[in-house]
Amino acid sequence: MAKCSSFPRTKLIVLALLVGCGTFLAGAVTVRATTAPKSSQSGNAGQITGKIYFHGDKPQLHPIQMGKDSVCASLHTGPMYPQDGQVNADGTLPDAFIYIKHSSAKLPSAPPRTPVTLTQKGCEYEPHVIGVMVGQAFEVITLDPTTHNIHVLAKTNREWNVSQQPGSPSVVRKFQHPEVMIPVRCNVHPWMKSYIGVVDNPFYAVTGKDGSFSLKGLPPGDYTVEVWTASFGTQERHLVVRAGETTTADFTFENR
Ligand SMILES: [Cu+2]
Repeated sequence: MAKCSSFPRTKLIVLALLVGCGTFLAGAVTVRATTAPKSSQSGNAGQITGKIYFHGDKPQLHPIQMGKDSVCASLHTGPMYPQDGQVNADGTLPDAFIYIKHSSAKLPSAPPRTPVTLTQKGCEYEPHVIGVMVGQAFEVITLDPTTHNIHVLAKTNREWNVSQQPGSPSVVRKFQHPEVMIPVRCNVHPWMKSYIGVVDNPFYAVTGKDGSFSLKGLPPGDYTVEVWTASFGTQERHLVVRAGETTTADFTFENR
């Protein structure tokens, strides 16, 4: 639920049950119309919605060799595949990070009081891609019966690297500067990969199993939206948000 951190937890749970937590910030109902009724927006706010598509041959992903740590291998009954390079069954992309790169409007910058949480489970990171605001608590927890190493390879922010043993308390840090994206690696398990998008406003999203996203509650203005993917590059686009309207923006990526 960390990706939806700006929303009340109870609402998030309901939304997640209804539609799956695949689109954020505001919960996930994909609006395909180019203009939404004004009554659906609060005040003058508009929104940007869309889908992230993949075109071409899907990457061939090979099973992860978890045998380096027999504990990790024992946590799975079937083959595990890398999270980078995944394409959804419907041809959309999961784990794309969508955020506002530039805006003519002044956007809120106060971080939520609730942390976002990165979980180590089954010797993988969950979620694979996570967003957090500057100054918001970023929490890393482990549910695994083996030792992990959390190596946050920041460049604009300070790099850090800590080990976490089974049952250890969570590690909580904050980021001081926007940075998209910060890779996270485990020095014990080389297949473990996650990415942190640190942003200075709450309008970001991570796609799920239907590739859709929604940035709601945007002040009217000119925006530059960037879509980041781990395997297929990034794209950015200039978009205009008008009061009470929905701007639709789909993006298509190809295998590089
Ligand atoms: Cu690990």
